[in-house]
Amino acid sequence: MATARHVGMVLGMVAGILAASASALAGTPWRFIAVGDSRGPDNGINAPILTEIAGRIVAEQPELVLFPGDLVEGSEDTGELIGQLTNWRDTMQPVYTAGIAVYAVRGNHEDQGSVEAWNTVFAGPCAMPGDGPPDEINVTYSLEHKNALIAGLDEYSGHTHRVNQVWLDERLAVNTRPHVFAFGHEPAFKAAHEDCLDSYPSDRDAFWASIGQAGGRVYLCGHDHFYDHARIDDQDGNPDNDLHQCIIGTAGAPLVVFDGIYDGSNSGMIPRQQYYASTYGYVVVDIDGLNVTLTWMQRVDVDDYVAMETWSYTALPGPGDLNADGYVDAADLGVFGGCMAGPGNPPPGDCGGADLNGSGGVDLLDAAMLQRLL
Ligand SMILES: [Ca+2]
Ligand SMILES: [Ca+2]
Ligand SMILES: [Ca+2]
Repeated sequence: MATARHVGMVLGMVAGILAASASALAGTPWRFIAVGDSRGPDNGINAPILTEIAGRIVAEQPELVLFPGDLVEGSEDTGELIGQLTNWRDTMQPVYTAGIAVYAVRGNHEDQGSVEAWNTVFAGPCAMPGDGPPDEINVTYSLEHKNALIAGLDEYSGHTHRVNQVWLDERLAVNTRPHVFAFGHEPAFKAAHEDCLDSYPSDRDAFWASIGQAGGRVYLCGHDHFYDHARIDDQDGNPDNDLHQCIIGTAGAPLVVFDGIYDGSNSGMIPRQQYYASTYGYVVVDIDGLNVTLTWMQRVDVDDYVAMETWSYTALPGPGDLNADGYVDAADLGVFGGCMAGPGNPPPGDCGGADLNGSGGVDLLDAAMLQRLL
């Protein structure tokens, strides 16, 4: 019968064998870009600006793009809306061709028309992930990319100004990734547009809390045609646990001005503006282990974009990330091997995280859970 010491030794050997191949991949920093609201007069889009931004996206070499709605002007005529969305997709073709995944959600302008138009254009290789609620397939969805969970949220589909919270809660409950990024069209806290998620404050509060409890620190949205980054102060005295709202409605829709006064229903929270610009641009999100850096790239001239705001945060390690480097891999298996004290024995000093099932000991049941997280 194998003793805990023997199992620990075996795990250590396995970790050593895996380390050479896994470590090179596991810690690789990666990047995505977020930008929305490209509607305009050129068959539904602002062709010059969206063309510029598509080129910039390719140059920035992200692994994926999040586009929170109002891709096009919209139309109640399904054929016309298909034409506009096809024009958007064609303008973004350099991004697709570069192998960069494009994830979009609907805005109120797409919601003017039929979801059939959306599903016609975003099909096949351009389809969104198909894991959404049964009646929101292709418009609400999630994906796991490296050490992040990303949730794209339709804020229409019979629940205008709200997300499908039941589905989101179920999805977040089974998440093991340390990073959570949620994106949808409408701001959660009102900036310029009166219509946003604060039309239903208690639903908005539940949404906001669910992101925070899952380890998310930022909600990416559009709707207002400017860049506005706000820290949503929950007034507990600790700014480092506040979620941030990034409005990035800056892909070509007509620019508007915001007075910086967040006078919506804020449920006792205080949006504190970090940076604002009524210009076009996009946000680059860099993930390196548990560290996230967001950079606002502001358009200062024709095809000339400059980093004007950079901010960072550090996420909490997810389950099984015993060395807190943002990944669950062979290195964690090695740490685990040294923590196996067996059933009923308290784990050694820094081994609390190895007790994955919270039983008070570190044993084979925890090893099985760790294996599933690898
Ligand atoms: Ca706080
Ligand atoms: Ca780790
Ligand atoms: Ca245990």
